[in-house]
Amino acid sequence: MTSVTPAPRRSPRCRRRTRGGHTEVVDPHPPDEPGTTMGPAERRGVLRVIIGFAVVAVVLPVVGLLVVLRGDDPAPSGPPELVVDGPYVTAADVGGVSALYLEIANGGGADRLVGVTSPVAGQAVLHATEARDGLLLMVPIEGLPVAAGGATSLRPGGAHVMLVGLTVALEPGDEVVAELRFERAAPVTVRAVVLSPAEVLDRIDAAEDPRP
Ligand SMILES: [Cu+2]
Repeated sequence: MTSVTPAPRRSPRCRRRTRGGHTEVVDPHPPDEPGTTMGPAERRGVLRVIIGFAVVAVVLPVVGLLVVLRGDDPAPSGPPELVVDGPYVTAADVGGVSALYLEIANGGGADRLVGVTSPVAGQAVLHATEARDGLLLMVPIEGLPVAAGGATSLRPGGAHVMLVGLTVALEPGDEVVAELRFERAAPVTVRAVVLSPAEVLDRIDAAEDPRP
C-alpha cells in the first residue's frame, strides 16, 4: 500500500518572511484570536492612530475656529478699567509753565483722555510732540487714546499735559493735584510729585534702561 501523507494545511493568509537567510511561515492568526489578523497590542496601536487622527480632525478645527472668533490677541471690551501710575511734574516758577507726565494702564475697554484740570495752573493742555524739519514741536491735541487692554504713556519727548500760567511756584518735593477726565471712565484725581530737572533726567534714563 502506498500511503500518502497530506501536505500540512496552511492558512491561506499565512505569509512568508525571510529572516537571516531562511524562510519562516508566519501565521497571523494567534490561536486565541480566531478570525482576526491583529493581536491585542497591534489593535491598541491602531486604536491610538485612529484616536490620534480623530483628535487632529476634530480638535484642531475647533481650536482654529476659537482663535478666529477671538482674534490672536483679544482686546477686552466693556467699561474701561484705568490705573494711573507714576505722575510727576517739572519744577517751575510762578506764572511759568510745567509739564505733567504719567502712565495710564487700561485693563478694560477702549477709552480716551480728553482733558485735565489742576488748581495750580490757569490752563492744562494736552500736547503731543512732533518732529518737524529737525525740530521737536509741541502740538495741542483733542484727546489721547487709551487702547483696550493697553497703556498710554505721557512722558518727556511724547504726549504730556502742559500746565500753563502756574498760580504757585512748583518746588521739588511739592505735590500737585490734577484731575484727568476721560471719555468713558470716571475722572481720576492724581497727586503728582514735583521733580527737579535732574530728577526728570533720571526718570527718563530709568524708563529707557529699566533695571530691577
Ligand atoms: Cu507741551
